[in-house]
Amino acid sequence: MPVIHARPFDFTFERATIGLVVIDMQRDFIEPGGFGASLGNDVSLLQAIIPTTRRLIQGFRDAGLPVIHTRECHRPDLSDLPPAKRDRGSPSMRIGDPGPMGRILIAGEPGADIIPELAPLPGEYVIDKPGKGAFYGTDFGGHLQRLALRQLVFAGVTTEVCVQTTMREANDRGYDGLLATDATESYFPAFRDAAIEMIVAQGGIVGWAAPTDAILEALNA
Ligand code: C5J
Repeated sequence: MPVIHARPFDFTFERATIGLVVIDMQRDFIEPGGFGASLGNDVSLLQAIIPTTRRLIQGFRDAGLPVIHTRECHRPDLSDLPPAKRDRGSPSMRIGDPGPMGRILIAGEPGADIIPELAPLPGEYVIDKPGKGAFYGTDFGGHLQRLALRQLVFAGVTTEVCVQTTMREANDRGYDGLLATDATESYFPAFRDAAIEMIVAQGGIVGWAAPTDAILEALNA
């Protein structure tokens, strides 16, 4: 079976059961004037991973393997907005408020869209998720089952919030998850580094981690 050279040890996969999950590479998080920037974050940190993430996505597409995208967003009436997300954050700009790219993190608004550089291809599955994890309140689990996936490579933002939450949810459901360490980022680089260490700690308690080159090398082998 093919392997990706990873931490804490080699990640074994089958071509028939591996897929890529790209978490929340949305304009509201990555572009100036969006939700992330409104919270006072430096979005240029997240912009820096766009080329690597694009290369990773292209590698999966070229290998004929599934690419799944997620978007963190909510219904216009906010009926799916959990209180933790409604009541916390910046008092000056909350989810649902009008922003420079439409209402913040609302489905269908320009800011909730995936950045054009990483736009999904027709036929690629896009999960709109109301939580931080991709399983909560979505058909993500059903889609993974229909595709018969068992190993998931993760990329996207932010490492310690939506990416890590989804990896933990996947791990509890029996999926083997590997994080692409240079295709994920946080507004707080120390949190990205800590999240990666948490994932691989104790013999891979949440999963594996490897750089994009190592992942693509294994896919192309
Ligand atoms: C956050 C995310 N950080 N996609 N969302 O609020 O990680």
